[in-house]
Amino acid sequence: MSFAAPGDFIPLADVAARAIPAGPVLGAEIVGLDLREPLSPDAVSAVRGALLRFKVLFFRDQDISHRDHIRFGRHFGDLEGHPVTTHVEGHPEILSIEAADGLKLTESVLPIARPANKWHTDVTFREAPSMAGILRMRRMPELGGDTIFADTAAIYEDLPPQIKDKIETLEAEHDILQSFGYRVSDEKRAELRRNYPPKAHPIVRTHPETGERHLFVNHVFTTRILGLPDNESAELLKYLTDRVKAPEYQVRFRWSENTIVFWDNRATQHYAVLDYWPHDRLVERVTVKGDKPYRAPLAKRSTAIVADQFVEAAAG
Ligand SMILES: O=C(O)CCC(=O)C(=O)O
Ligand SMILES: [Fe+2]
Repeated sequence: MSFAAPGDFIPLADVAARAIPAGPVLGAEIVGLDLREPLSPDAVSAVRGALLRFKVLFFRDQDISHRDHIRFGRHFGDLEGHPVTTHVEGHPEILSIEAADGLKLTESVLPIARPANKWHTDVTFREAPSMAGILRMRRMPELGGDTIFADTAAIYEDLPPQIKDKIETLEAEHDILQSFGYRVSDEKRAELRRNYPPKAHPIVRTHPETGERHLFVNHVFTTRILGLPDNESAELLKYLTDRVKAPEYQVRFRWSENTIVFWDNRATQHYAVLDYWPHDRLVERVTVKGDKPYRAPLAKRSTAIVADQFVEAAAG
């Protein structure tokens, strides 16, 4: 969906806030909200609507406390922690994600690089992967350390018809060990295996709120396509997971300290660019629980984009 002209400044319904689109495909900066305060029900609806429409939202200059961060997340659902990533002391709901331990991203370290530094949707190894991530920049390098987001509905939309037909009813397996398995002890790996057996999800995922269809496989967690011979599964999976690399589906966000980024984890993939080694970077994430992915048959698909009811027509 293309919705933006340069300089568009879109009022959000019922609140004194605006969305400034960050690119033609996805992303918008939201201005006019102070996240140190609880949001009114109208503001929560407006932000949710903007999230559905733009898929990733940027809020600059939000010098909020840990409590504010948690409260903002809870406006949109229950929160969850993470089985591997460390959290902020005293706040199990806030993940603490540090620069890559002095790691320079070269071909040889690629397999053990943090999942954040590859294209992924968060925690798709879960039965119900998170609905959203809310990331706050704490400490950043002077240059670099951008995060790139991609629109997985746009990726699905552009697939050739014969590929769409092929994947329509297929499921793929997602496994925590494919990425996090490299970074933990044998004991922890065995524990993760017990607690997080591989999960099958539809390759075509219907968004539960917008009805849009998304390509729902990623490099980090998806291991194989079920029901296909190994070589065919590997070839198709590589083709599908590589689509996210096309810049046409992306928006690249340049951070500033105390910026909050809120993404719809059902509708996007992201990639934290590791170009600032040996400098330091620290982000903190609050994660909103999601629901089990499903694919609605095409005939029953709602084409209504509910987000539109929250966002007034572009000014001018
Ligand atoms: O550090 C970033 O910009 C993104 C990290 C990440 O992948 C996440 O928080 O889910
Ligand atoms: Fe992530």
